[in-house]
Amino acid sequence: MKLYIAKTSPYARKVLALIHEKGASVDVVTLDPWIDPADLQAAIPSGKVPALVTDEGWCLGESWAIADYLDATLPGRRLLPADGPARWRGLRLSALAQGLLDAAFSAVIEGRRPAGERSPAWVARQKAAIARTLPVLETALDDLTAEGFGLGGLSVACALDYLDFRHGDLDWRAGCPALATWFAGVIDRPSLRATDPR
Ligand SMILES: N[C@@H](CCC(=O)N[C@@H](CS)C(=O)NCC(=O)O)C(=O)O
Repeated sequence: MKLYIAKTSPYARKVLALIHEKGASVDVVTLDPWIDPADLQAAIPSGKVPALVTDEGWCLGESWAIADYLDATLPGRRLLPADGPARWRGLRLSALAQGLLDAAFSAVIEGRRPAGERSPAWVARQKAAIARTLPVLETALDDLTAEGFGLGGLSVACALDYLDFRHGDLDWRAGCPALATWFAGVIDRPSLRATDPR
């Protein structure tokens, strides 16, 4: 099994933190997807990380799908139950976190375009999505706590830490005191410290 990652990819971080939480290990290849590495593009047509080549030789993309696959196939505690209401709660949190991360990441990438190609309207649209998602997470504290730091909580923590890393001016804690307290209680977990991109 081979996992392609980039050092600062928040999507790859989710997968790495999940592997760490399970106490498992996977062969990792670190590269920069933005310089079009031939081996990555041969493995996965999107050319994005994370990407997993399984022992059977097929390739899986998308952080949430890779996390689900590794959770089910690696030894260690399950972070997303195989079925039932707890799975749907975990998936809901994971999807909320993915939406938050997509918006935050897209705004960052837009800011890296050449000056004349940047769209302030696009960045504003992503920031509006962030602003809509945070209060929803603030009201999801019961689910986050009940989950016991499963894939949902792990994904939310990685997305919030990405806000701190790349959107430090956002002050997301101001409107989300309960979420901020929850985050402060999980961010020092070894899995998150070991995968901190800074
Ligand atoms: N939806 C994907 C997003 C993955 C993604 O956008 N990865 C970025 C790095 S953080 C990438 O590889 N970008 C290269 C490109 O877009 O060409 C996931 O959840 O894994």
